[in-house]
Amino acid sequence: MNTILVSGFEAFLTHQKNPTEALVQKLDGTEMDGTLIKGIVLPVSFARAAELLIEHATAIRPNAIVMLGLGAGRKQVTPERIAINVMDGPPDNEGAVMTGQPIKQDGPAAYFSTLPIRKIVNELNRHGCPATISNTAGTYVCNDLMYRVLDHLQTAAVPAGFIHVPYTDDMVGVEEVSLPGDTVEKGIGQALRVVASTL
Ligand code: PCA
Repeated sequence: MNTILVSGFEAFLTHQKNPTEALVQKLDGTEMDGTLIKGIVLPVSFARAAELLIEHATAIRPNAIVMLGLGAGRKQVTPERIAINVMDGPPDNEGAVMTGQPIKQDGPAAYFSTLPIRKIVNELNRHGCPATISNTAGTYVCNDLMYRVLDHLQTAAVPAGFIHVPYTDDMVGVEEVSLPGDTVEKGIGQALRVVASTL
């Protein structure tokens, strides 16, 4: 049976929760169209997030990797097109502050997602989940994770990429409301089915 490894992140900065944490916990161990979904929640840490995911992937040898994170302020589900070789932004959850350093000395400037991002966006829109391709994953831990995982997978035939999700409505009063939680949940389920169908 094919396996898709799905990652989410814990809460970070001023966000009291990260909708990808519960989503990934819910998806872990489920089956989708004959594909097993395995979930892992990662720390918002430049030093540890990618390392943990790569360790986990080495152990379970998934057929594809779909990384999820909160895109604070975004209004749609956004599969990322590209990860760039730079770290910058506010402190991570371990207090590390990056100020423009490369992720990998002499590494390529960028990696493109190897997920079928156009197909995913079309499928989500068809099912009424607002989605669009994003051309920047930012320069924080999500971009770092996507870059390092794609760098690690270079020669492996394992499609991988990152999808940012907006705030969900259970964060009402805490965060700007964007999409109902079940719309995001269904949307990510559809995205995983699209990926599963290409394996
Ligand atoms: N979003 C942040 C890091 C963790 C998360 O869920 C980002 O976009 O970099």
